[in-house]
Amino acid sequence: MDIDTLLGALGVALPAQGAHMLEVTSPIDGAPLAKVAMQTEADTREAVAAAQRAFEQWRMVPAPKRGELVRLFGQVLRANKEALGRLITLETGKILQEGLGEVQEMIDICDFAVGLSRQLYGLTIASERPGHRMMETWHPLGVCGVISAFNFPAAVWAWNAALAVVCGDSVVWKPSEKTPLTALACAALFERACVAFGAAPPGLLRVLIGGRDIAARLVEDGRVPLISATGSTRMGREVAPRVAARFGRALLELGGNNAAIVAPSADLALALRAILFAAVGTAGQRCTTLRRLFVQREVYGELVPRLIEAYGRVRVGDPLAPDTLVGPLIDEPACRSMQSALASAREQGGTVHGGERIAVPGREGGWYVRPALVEMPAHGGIVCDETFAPILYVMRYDTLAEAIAQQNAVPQGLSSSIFTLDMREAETFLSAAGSDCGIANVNIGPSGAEIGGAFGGEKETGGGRESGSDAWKNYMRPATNTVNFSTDLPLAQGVRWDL
Ligand code: UN1
Repeated sequence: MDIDTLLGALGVALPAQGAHMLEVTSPIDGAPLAKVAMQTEADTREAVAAAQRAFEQWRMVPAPKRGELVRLFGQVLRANKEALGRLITLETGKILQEGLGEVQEMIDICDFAVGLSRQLYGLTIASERPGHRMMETWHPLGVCGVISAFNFPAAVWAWNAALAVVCGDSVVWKPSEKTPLTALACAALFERACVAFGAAPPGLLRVLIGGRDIAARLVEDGRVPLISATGSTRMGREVAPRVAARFGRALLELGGNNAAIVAPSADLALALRAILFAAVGTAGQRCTTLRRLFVQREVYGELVPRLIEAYGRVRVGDPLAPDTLVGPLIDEPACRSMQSALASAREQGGTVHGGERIAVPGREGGWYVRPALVEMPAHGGIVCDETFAPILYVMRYDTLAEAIAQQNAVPQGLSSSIFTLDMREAETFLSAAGSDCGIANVNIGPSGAEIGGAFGGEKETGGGRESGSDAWKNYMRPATNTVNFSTDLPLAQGVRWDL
């Protein structure tokens, strides 16, 4: 299916020309895919105004009814999974399996949000005063600004949008400039669900295609109580203070520098498979990608040569080809930053296996690389930086305490894993004195989380929690209510104040 047919099937209508057009190319071969119109700062203000009007209506629609819209959106996604998954592959270069997986992740969060639409539970609270009742009620928050990255161009928006919509909010979405087509397709599919629903206010979802100027206007807009931003720590450092300066809420999913520990008792065959998927899957361009591996000295000699051998066999190539496991990097700068990280690793005494650019016949315009495994003499230096590419730094350790300390000794705190069959080690890793990350796993890799759990991490990862668990509370405001059903007026804390 060519791109025009695909976009047509997804309901995306692109203007033939406009004042400011953005050319979208595919990382698969560098070829142009389409041109999309870019929005202006004035468009941003208008979109927020429309979203605010939509919010004022939407907040009064009962939550289970709002869930109905999200249920319909999930149905539309199911019917268009193949097409949207393919578009994601064309625009990001992730393999088709992962493009489809991303759409499944959207469907999953819709299902989760539908259930949640009947479970936006508040509290009843015992009052200290006779004839009084206290409660906590969760109300819709307002316009949610969503800023998303190229690597999960649809799912991360869906985590936010599905929850925001059942919570009674409207959404203004600024996707990555590298993946505007996926965003426009998501918006068109959402619009289909709105039509089927019948009574969704216009402006419930607005998409803004543009650059940092647009994002900056959204971030600074006092009518947007929540900014949910996914991207680099550098981006988060710009967003967070601006949102804080106007007392908005920021929900941040920033960098990760995720580690795994392989203990002596580990099931090495299982660990090998898990490590490979986590380190090279999505060409190392997940925020949860495995980037650091700590292998206990006793099993290093058995595991690491097998890993190096497996790295050599990973099929890199066209992400649409059914047997490909690793597609291209997103663009040339990504390839350059990978090469410069590898050069630094060599300078720091690392032994690099793989990492070179690969020529894929017929796909010369794409930036394909052999994933790199780098044996490092010690933890530190370049290993502590997140390079958004398939580089796995491997180090030896002696004691679990040392491995945990090193895994925690980076600025980021997103995801982590331990491979062990020793219950004491596993529980230590999961304990308060163990991994300092938002996600800590046992005998699976750090990437590929399900939507049911809260997703996010600590330190420079930004502290936000999205998706499952009680992440919905980010999209609502709690109100504490005290009701006096007595004829008296007792004051709290027993204060006497009589006229
Ligand atoms: C991201 O890379 O921004 O856990 C999100 C995972 C996916 C989401 C990744 N479910 O790897």
